[in-house]
Amino acid sequence: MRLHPTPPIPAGEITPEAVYRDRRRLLAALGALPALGLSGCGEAAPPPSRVVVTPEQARSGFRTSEELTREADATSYNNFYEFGTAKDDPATAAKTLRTTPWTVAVGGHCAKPGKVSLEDLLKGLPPQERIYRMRCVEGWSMVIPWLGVPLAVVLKRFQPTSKAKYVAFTSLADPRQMPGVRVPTLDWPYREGLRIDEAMHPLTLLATGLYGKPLPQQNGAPLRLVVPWKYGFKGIKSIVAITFVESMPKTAWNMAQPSEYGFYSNVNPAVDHPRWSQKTERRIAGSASKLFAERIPTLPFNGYAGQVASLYAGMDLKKWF
Ligand SMILES: Nc1nc2c(c(=O)[nH]1)N[C@H]1C(S)=C(S)[C@@H](COP(=O)(O)O)O[C@H]1N2
Ligand SMILES: [Mo]
Repeated sequence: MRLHPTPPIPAGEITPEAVYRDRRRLLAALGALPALGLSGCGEAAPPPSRVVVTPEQARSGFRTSEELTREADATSYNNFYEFGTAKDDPATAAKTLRTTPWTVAVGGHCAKPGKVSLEDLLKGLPPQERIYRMRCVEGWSMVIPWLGVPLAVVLKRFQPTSKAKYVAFTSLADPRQMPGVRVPTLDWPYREGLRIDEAMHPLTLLATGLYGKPLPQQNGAPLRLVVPWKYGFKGIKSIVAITFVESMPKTAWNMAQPSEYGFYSNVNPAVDHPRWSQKTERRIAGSASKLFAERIPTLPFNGYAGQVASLYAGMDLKKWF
């Protein structure tokens, strides 16, 4: 199994990697390892809830009056492993990523599959601004003004069929442009997925910009997913394929560490990451930047429970983490 690089969590918050690895080895020797395999993959999930989210409910999540993260922080403190694993790697290494022309292949269980240019994909859809709280699984959070279009509006153009139970997303993986892809930190290409009702939820955004400008490469230009009630790694960057599928798709972090990263990845302070607590977060906003930010409590569904909790009615969120 591939071990992912130790995330830059302040010392004292996490079990040191070596200790963790030893514990895994010990558990494996004792034959207890399968018990850690809490992965949501490979098992059928309960059916999506039929509870309807009203437009008013959804709209209440479109803005927040919380202090914004500075643009300079949002565009220089990034996770984009295709360009390296350090937070400041993408801002420099991704500058050369070519984002025009850009094509997205949309296929799978839909009546109108096709390979379309980014312009055609978004034709007639003016970008909307959404100010969302973003929570990274590593324990930091930001408040970002995104520009984008609801994913649902784009997906409906391809007429998904009743077999489309999930949507799978794939990032570009071009070793000529992305130095990180030459290193097996993850099983490339980066992959993500959503259940169809999550994909169709009005909060789910296909982002094309931030702070009123086009997306910089390091933030996932020209097209990335934003799902504000889930951990940041669900927000797959530089998307080249969207596929309607019948069973739960593979996702990059779940493949790398199934005991640590489940398919759902809903922000949940009641479910600790195996190596650290998820009860609080460092809010990087205003003048509080990076490691020196204030620690605040993490809210269920990242504060979007009013909009999305009904999607998971009846599901054990400790099992489906
Ligand atoms: N293709 C790809 N998408 C990705 C990642 C990545 O490494 N590769 N990192 C994820 C993680 S862990 C986070 S927290 C967010 C960070 O997005 P930001 O840099 O715009 O804040 O992107 C997500 N999307
Ligand atoms: Mo993240």
